[in-house]
Amino acid sequence: MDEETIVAPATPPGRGGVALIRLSGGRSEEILRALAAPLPARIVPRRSYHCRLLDAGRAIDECLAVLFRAPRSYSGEDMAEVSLHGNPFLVEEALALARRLGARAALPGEFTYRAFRNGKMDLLRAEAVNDLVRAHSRAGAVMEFGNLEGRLSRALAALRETLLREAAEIETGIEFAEDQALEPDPGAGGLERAAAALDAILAGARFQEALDRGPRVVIAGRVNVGKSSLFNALLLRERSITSAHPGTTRDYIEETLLLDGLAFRLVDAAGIRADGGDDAEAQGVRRSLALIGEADAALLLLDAAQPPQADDLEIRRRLEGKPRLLLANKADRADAGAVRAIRAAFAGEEVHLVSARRGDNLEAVTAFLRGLGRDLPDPAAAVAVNLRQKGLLEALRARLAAAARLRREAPGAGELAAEEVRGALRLVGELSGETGAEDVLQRVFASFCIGK
Ligand SMILES: Nc1nc2c(ncn2[C@@H]2O[C@H](COP(=O)(O)OP(=O)(O)O)[C@@H](O)[C@H]2O)c(=O)[nH]1
Ligand SMILES: [Mg+2]
Repeated sequence: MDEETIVAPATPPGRGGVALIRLSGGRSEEILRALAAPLPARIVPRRSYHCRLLDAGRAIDECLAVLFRAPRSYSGEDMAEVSLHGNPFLVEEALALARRLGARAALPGEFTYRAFRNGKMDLLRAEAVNDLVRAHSRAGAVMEFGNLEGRLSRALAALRETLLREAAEIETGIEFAEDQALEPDPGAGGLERAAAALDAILAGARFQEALDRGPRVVIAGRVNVGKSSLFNALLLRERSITSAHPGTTRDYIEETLLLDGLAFRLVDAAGIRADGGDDAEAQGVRRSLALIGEADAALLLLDAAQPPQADDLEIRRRLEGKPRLLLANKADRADAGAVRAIRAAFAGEEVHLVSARRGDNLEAVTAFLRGLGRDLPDPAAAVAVNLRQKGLLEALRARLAAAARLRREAPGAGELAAEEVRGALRLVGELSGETGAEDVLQRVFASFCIGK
């Protein structure tokens, strides 16, 4: 444990109730003693001591001081933590003092990097620490916590077992084949089971991407039906320009709507009008059609004061197969005949009467969005997968498919199948960080926060 002692704030910069400063390395206790007093001659590890924060021996704040002894600490080294009042000047004073006493400012993720180096966690768990901090939704955070507790690590450990068994079986098969007639090998089942397990993990990756981005919900409809008004009403503020003049929203605007811990990306697009409008508007319409195509779900807005029109039916056609909610807006001045005609034109689908202007029945929309959130898999069951892991998992999946194919279709090609399985095992090692190249590790930890 002769590594340099590092120091960093673990709380974000700025003012707050409390700021936490962390030290890790062999000189943690010595530096802690210079920072905080009084401390007993023999500090009990992991006990919190109420101290005064010292600057050159003079008290400048109160603090709580905790000492951890290797290996029972986050990094696996001796560590110290000082909680002081969250004032940036005091934090800077304490950091400067620690540096004067020989601590070096920690690099991003360096505490976790040391934990990884000291075998406290594999690379998958280390990444989960960062991904948990960075999660964009409650569900995403819950999934990352699963990985922090070793869910992905365990899945890969099981996969490694399967692959080792397969490798051994293939090798025996090769030896056997040298003096015996070849027989079709029935043992490819393990590879296929492993591939299925990987597919399930990769499905979690898609889920996580959807969570990070948030489902994109586009408000689709003809010009002037009240799309921007609905957008604003849902976001509870005036974000989008509304106007009685058709074609006002030429570009599209996207805002985040937080509901039940999930971030929905709500899009207010230009109105769809098959004919008319100037060039900029025509471009806006083209973009709207593209947005409708890409969206995860749509709110199709109709005008309750007008009978359905060809453009309404055309937009509806483009929403085929997509989760959608049909809304007849301007309920406050609805025309009974128009509403009947709308219901007849969209027979088989529920049409909700709403008023964006008055806020009537917007619960129909929030209920629909909540339903979308519920359709996502259970975060407690899905495995979180980040981009680095996804690339390796996909390569691993391809290796398994190749190995399984060779075993099935070319019983004589044991050597080739074995090479694929060995390749797969190398990828498992890269995932867990066991065989990771140093530059890969540096890239992983560089994306961490300072002090983590
Ligand atoms: N009476 C009534 N007017 C509305 C309602 N919602 C929107 N409008 C009006 O309809 C016009 C067009 O609204 P806007 O949101 O700009 O429509 P967009 O072109 O679809 O974005 C504006 O004059 C709005 O004030 C509503 O619920 N009731
Ligand atoms: Mg608009």
